[in-house]
Amino acid sequence: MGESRSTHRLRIVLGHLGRPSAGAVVAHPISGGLHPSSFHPQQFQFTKDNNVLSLEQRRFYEENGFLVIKNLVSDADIERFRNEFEKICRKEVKPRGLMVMRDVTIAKSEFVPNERVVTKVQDFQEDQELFRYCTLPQILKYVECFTGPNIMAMHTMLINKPPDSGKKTSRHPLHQDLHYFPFRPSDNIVCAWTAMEHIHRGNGCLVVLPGTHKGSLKPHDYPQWEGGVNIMFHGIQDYDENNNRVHLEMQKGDTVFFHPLLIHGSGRNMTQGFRKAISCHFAGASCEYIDVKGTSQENIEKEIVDMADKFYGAKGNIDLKDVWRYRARLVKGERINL
Ligand SMILES: O=C(O)CCC(=O)C(=O)O
Repeated sequence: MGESRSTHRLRIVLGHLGRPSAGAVVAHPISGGLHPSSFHPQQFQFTKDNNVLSLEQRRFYEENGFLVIKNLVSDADIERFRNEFEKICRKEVKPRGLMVMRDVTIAKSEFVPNERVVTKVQDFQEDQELFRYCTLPQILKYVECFTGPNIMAMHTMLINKPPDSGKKTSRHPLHQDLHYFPFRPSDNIVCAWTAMEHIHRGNGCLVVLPGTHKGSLKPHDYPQWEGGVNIMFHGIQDYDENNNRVHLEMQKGDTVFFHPLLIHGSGRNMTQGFRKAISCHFAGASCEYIDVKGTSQENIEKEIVDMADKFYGAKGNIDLKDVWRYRARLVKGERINL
């Protein structure tokens, strides 16, 4: 596919900037309260017929909106991602387009180039070493169950949740990732999120509200937290407080795949370590961009475009789709719409 004029414009702007047995496949071992009801294959809405997932795994995802595959990414790969992240923090490598974020409580402190001040790097599509994560065959094998065979990597992050300063800013409020995405259909989008170490309630594991992927996209905004909120950490103001919550405690290499409407967040990191996870949002290449004007996503559109303007020095010349087209990379099959 040729690139659009707007993507071309953005490229020009950017051109100036510099435990179980390995591979074991199991659904998340949670039983209480998560009962897959009986589906017939023809009723499946959120998973594709490609013989990768067992019937039990498909039912679990259909019902709950997430699926954990244990021990999917090797220690050796995780070590490589960790090393590259540390190099980025030390400014030894500066991948084009990469955004480096800091916690709101340390953002204004004196700059020290090490991993203790970086809470997240995102948009690492130009960093060969980190982007390998999005091309790992064992990840794509599962991604295809949700996106279909033509796969785009849309959004990449390595999250380095810092020890909480006491202000509870290391929490990530409950949200739906679709709030950030101007493309549809949502059922052809999936997040892969891999624990880079043992992640548990003490260091701020993911918390998910099973079944919420069957609902609609809710309005999001910054929560009114006393200690402040990190940039772009929008949350849902009105979710069902009575909805079951599941804390996803995961071992190093375990990977959760989840639907973009699934309500999720993560807790405080109460340890002294920096809790690491690497993730990518994938979408079927036949998804299409939508206009979010007049919808609940308008607030995030403005924030992303303003930030891109500042970051890329684009002087108001780009829109939300440009930003996404610039980030998006084909990882399997054919690039169709995105
Ligand atoms: O890793 C985390 O703490 C949560 C990440 C997350 O939910 C997100 O970035 O959308």
